[in-house]
Amino acid sequence: MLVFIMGPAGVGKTTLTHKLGNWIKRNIDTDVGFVNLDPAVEFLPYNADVDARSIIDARELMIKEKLGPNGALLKAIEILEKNLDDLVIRIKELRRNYVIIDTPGQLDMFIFHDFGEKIVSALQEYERSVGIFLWEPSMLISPINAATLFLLTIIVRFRLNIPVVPAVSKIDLIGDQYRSTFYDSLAKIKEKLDKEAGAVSELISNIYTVLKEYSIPTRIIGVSSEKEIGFDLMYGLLKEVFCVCGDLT
Ligand SMILES: Nc1nc2c(ncn2[C@@H]2O[C@H](COP(=O)(O)OP(=O)(O)O)[C@@H](O)[C@H]2O)c(=O)[nH]1
Ligand SMILES: [Mg+2]
Repeated sequence: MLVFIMGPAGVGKTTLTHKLGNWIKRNIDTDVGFVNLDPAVEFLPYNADVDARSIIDARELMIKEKLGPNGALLKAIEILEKNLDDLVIRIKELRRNYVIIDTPGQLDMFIFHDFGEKIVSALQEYERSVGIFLWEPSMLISPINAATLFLLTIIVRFRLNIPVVPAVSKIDLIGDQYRSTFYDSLAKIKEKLDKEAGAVSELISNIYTVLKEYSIPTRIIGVSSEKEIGFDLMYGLLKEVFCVCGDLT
């Protein structure tokens, strides 16, 4: 199984790649590969079996071509796209039961650039692929934000054409009192929005039907890479995505 870890910059993708990969190795007793697709990352906590920086390093581009960080990243992604076949072959040759794939810091570079779509499409032809879409805990404290997370998860799924499950990172940073106020399922969000006045609430409440129809019926899992919380739930969910077990809530 290929597991793409996605989400905005700083959300904890690289840390989760490392910790979840090691957790699977230890607890499931299976072989795990690590792939880094971020050409701009400076430090990796895991040993990347395939590393995009061996094709192009965005930091070197900044110096060589006198580019700013965004320009260098964009150029690096374009170079990776040109070397897609090479990258895909290297990942295929890993032949591990699980391969955890860390994606570029900037979410848009992966989701809205052709590179993301092309590499996912090439890889999923040969191996079951799933995405984990990570979000900061603050997103789930408001029902509108939580609905936005579900919407974005659907957009990512349609862009990449693989199942994508939403998850919240860094839950060790928030107290239990906040955790219980999380909107972790669509039904709970809908219930709350129906009681709230305002154009945005009404809009999101109306598109609930779409959300319900197209979302994988899952609840949002909270994880902490720091404290290794929620990894068993996340692993279970990854497995269930591919079985016909019905509702995952
Ligand atoms: N408290 C806490 N911090 C975390 C956790 N996961 C990542 N971080 C921190 O968040 C920052 C960004 O993490 P990183 O994995 O580089 O994010 P990325 O840009 O999404 O790859 C780092 O300082 C990490 O130490 C977590 O589970 N708990
Ligand atoms: Mg990273």
